[in-house]
Amino acid sequence: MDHIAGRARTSLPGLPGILQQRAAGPRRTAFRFLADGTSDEAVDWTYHDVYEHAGRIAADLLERELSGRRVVLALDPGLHYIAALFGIFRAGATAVPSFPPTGKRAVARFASIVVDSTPDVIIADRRLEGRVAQFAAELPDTVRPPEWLFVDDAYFGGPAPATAVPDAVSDPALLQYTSGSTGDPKGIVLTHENLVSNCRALEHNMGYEADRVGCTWLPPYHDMGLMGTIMLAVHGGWPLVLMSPAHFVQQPYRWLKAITDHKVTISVGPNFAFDMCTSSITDDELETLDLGTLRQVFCGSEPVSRVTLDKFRERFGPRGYDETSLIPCYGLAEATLYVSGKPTGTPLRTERLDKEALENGVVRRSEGDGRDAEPGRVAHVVSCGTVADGHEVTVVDPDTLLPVPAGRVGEIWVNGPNVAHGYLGRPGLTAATFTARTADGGEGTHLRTGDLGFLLDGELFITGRLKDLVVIAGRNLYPQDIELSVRQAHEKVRGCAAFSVPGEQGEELVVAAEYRGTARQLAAEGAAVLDAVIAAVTAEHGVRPAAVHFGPVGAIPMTTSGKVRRDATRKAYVQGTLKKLALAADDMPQAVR
Ligand code: 649
Repeated sequence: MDHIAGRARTSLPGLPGILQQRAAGPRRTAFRFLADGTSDEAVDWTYHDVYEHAGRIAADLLERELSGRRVVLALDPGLHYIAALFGIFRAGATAVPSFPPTGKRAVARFASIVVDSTPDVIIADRRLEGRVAQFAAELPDTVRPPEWLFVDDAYFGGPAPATAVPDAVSDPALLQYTSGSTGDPKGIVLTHENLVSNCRALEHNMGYEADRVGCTWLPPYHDMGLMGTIMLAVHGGWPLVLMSPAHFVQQPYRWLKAITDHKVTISVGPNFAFDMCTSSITDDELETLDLGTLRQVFCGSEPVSRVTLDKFRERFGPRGYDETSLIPCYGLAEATLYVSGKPTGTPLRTERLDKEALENGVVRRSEGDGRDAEPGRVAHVVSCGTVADGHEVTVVDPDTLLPVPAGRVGEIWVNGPNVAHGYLGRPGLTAATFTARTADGGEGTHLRTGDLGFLLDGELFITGRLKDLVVIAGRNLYPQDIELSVRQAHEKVRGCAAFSVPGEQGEELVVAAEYRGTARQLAAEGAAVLDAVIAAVTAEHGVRPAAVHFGPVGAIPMTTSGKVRRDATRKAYVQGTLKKLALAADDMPQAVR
């Protein structure tokens, strides 16, 4: 950690100190965990409980002299996870948030995190004790096997010896793995200063509210669940209702019911969560909901779709949901979390832009009132609000590295105290990503986000990702727009990825789609689905897909936070390993491969 040694210490307390202060105050609920996803099995912990339980972990780690070392958190989402996190902080160690290594995919990803982060200890649930030998056998010989610390209710019930609370805010606190590929794990080094700065930037956006209550089902091993909800709640001193991501995914209704039951004022979810609620909540369930207490609902982590928000408002407006509370926001783990968001209390802003101009990197408002405009001519881009307090966004041409003029699309570069210190053990990549400089000799260094967007009237709009851009015949197509058209083209299409492959006449567009049905059903109605997909893409984007690949649900590789992995999909497609629904050769028309 040479690159951060010697930085000036600030006088701000870090999160361990803030938790200690709250624990010393009156006994108030810090976390309410809905163990079965409903209010029937709610377990409350006060700040004092969290502090005491964290002390137990800290004592164990200190006994092993793990201050300054790395500790992997492999617990299920829940209260123990939070106790262990603050325990690691209290021991002065660096937390590596992860998940239990159960299931083939999770084991592979977990192993890659362990290999890259070389922890001394892994904290896991005692129920995993019997399975650890098997996991250890999967690690390469070059890795020193970490020790395991198994915990359960009885463990936390034991005495917690008093240990000091560290206050070195410029020390590394956390190693955040991005949810990218398993083969290339990148651990982002975050200091306690980063964590506190992120909370302060978000609080600046949120303002103060006396009766704030939060609710989250987001995974605690991702930036949005960890830095965005758990840490923010401790920093701000308001209670947080939690449930596991699995309970939400099984039944999205549980999220909105928890908001109703606990009079929640602030919550958060990626765009897909809003879609899941709209499409899965029944009329009977709807009757039981009251969303009138919500004053802030953050929506970020993937493109925010105007269509999704409209449908959500139509369905839940009658149950008290007020769209003014919706906060489209943008961020990334390399900037701890938060980069921009709609200022609290302001209306949602969507720009209707000329799509063709946008494909050429030019921001131009679309003519007409929109009702009669052809679908393919207009891009509806939702504003992700103003840039976080104390931060700066520069939009840069990724080729010339010059800031773009106003009204142009470019790569989003960020600078400010939320920006992390780099990737563990990757000096080259760290320098290229975290200390970029513009070619005009402009001051300071920036984080290159790899995201494309533009600034308009001081607001940030995200249009796509640099490396996912599909460039066909000189046009820049945004894959997420094409994917939206594909998903809306036919009800049987679920996940989908759009990318390009080299063809005889340059790059060609390929659409890979998950079909909700059997191979036999696809054989029967495939031509209709295919026609619908091709017609939608051609009409809305002016490009005819050269191939449409149909696979079963689950065929398209996703990150653990639910983002489409276009590059991995493209690779699998090219190598012929992308799962497909088996079809007799003459069942389907030519364009289907
Ligand atoms: C993005 C995280 C943005 C992410 C969230 C503020 C209870 C309830 C609520 C609460 C507190 C308690 O995806 C998060 C800010 C939450 C406040 C909650 O308050 N990180 S990532 O590293 O996994 O991925 C980053 C990438 O995701 C894409 C970009 O490609 C980015 O590089 N992304 C977006 N793409 C399009 N539009 C957006 N708005 C995007 N945001 C992230």
